[in-house]
Amino acid sequence: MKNSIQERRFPTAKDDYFFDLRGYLILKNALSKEELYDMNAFIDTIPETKEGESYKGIYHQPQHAKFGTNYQQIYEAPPFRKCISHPSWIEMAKHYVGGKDTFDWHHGPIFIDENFLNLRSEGQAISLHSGGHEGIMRTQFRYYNGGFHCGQINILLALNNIGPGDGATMVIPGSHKSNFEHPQFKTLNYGKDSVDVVEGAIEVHLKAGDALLFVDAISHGSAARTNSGQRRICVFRYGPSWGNFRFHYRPSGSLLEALNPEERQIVSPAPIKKS
Ligand SMILES: O=C(O)CCC(=O)C(=O)O
Repeated sequence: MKNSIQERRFPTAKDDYFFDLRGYLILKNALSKEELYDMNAFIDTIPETKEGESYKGIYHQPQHAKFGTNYQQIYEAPPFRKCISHPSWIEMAKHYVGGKDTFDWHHGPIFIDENFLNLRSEGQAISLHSGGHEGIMRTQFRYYNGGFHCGQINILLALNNIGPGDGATMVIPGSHKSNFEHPQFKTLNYGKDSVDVVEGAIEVHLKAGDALLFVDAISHGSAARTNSGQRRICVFRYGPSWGNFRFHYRPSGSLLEALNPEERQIVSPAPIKKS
């Protein structure tokens, strides 16, 4: 049977309009049922780990307890490898990072500077961060000379359903273009407050397998989870090929060997040649 969701998805004029306007898009059914099943089956095998410990090439990242548990380098786990260059979003990510046929593509079209699995339980959340008012290069939103030039396009994948009470990602639509800091920003305690309390922020509800594509310049974070159980997401951050890794984690030799040339270039655009 033909699996239509695995065809390469290219951005449409409607995508461009709403991405420009709001700073994010929801890509329905980005993952197939089989992909979702395999990813969740892998997650179910992860043992209790402490911060700094690794399991099959993924790393339990030290971070605020409130943010939940992050496993960095989730693309090392075979069910997540396809996410590197997944047909449901790779052309979208390239289009919004932009720079086709320019100096920005010197090492290839695009680069993943961070990828992780996040598991969050009742009471956990991530605080509001980013916004157009910051104006920084790495997260920037820009449309110029007939193309997008975004510093970081995130693909956040829902690995289970995320509805009311589940600690949904929250965004302030349009804030990627904001010239002003949200007035509540200064009163919020980073690492403590969730985004539920921020005027203008909306919850993005997703079904398992949907992807949220957003420019990192948008003000975002998450609601506090009030339901029991666990929210499961993973995030792949794409930027220009000249970027660098966000943290000290690097793709392993065995991963690089297992990837096809397109995927390898996305995780390691300018490998150092041994002389
Ligand atoms: O956990 C979330 O829902 C938001 C993720 C986030 O803040 C980020 O990717 O920077």
